[in-house]
Amino acid sequence: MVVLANPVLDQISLIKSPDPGDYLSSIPTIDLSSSTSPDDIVRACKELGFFKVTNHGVSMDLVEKLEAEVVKFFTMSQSEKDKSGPSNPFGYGSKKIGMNGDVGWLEYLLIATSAEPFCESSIAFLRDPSSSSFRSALHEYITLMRKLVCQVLELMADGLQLEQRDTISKVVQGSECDEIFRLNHYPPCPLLQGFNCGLTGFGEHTDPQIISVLRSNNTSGLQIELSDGRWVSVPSDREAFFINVGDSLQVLTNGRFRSVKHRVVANSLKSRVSMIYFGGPPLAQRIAPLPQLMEEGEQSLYKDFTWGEYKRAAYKSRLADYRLGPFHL
Ligand code: GA4
Repeated sequence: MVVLANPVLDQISLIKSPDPGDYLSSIPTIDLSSSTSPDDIVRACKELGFFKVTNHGVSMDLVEKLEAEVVKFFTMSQSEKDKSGPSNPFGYGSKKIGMNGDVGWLEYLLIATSAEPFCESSIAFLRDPSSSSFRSALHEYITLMRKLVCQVLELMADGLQLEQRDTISKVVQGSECDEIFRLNHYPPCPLLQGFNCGLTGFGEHTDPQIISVLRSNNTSGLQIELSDGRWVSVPSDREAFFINVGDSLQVLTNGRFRSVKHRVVANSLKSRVSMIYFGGPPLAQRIAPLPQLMEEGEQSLYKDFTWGEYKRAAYKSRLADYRLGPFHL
């Protein structure tokens, strides 16, 4: 067992570093500029619950502008950042994830982006007059994420041979939707240098929502669990967006799509910055298998529930819990 004599690290668990062969060499890649077959998206959602999109049309200038603003935020003094915390769940948080005792080697800013204008946010930093460039980059980025999510969910609908292309996308559109944006900063952890292990940045979990879109800088750290239970590292790609299937989409597809378990391991030398958009439905939205998808005689695998009910249960759970468990029939 590795013992690192540092009280700060005491509570955060270590993860054995993957062998070089455990890097996922071929992440399913969906090129949005070409006519990638919607079957490829469906295959990726069934096998992994994870893929990346390239040629997505989101300007790298905007992504970099927002990232620079985010880095500026995390570079502020601890007392300045603390004015926007503690995260409950929204706002600035450090090491504590959620409200049930999970911890990780990161700091973050969690924002409910459906609640615009940001200058009236409950998060002090967003209200601050000096944050106007952050707010405008955030607004632009979120607007593009909504479009991207819509495009990707329409391709999924095509691949599933749903007659109405908007069958899934309409569930995460409109001002009632429960949309979250997460900015994560994983500082380097030099104490780990020389050990064949990493420190948990963000512990293993699935995302409760429909879909998540992640963009990170060039520091790796994201790992996903394959269906055989093996964990593999995902090479970073700062120009692409990584898409996760969330629990709610697993239910809408009656288990055809897999809500992918993932985690982040902190790096000993480089800091990782990621920005994740979570597309969730309105609180009153019923989450149940799409009738158009069900084959003759097929039964729902899940009890009926609304997104609000699921979300409430999720926020009472620990990160690694199998949150869909209590909703199985
Ligand atoms: C995982 C996905 C999103 O990051 C998040 C997380 C949320 C939080 O950080 O407050 C949760 C986690 C996430 C699922 C279980 C609960 C709630 C932490 C936690 C222990 C913002 C979300 O919506 O669910």
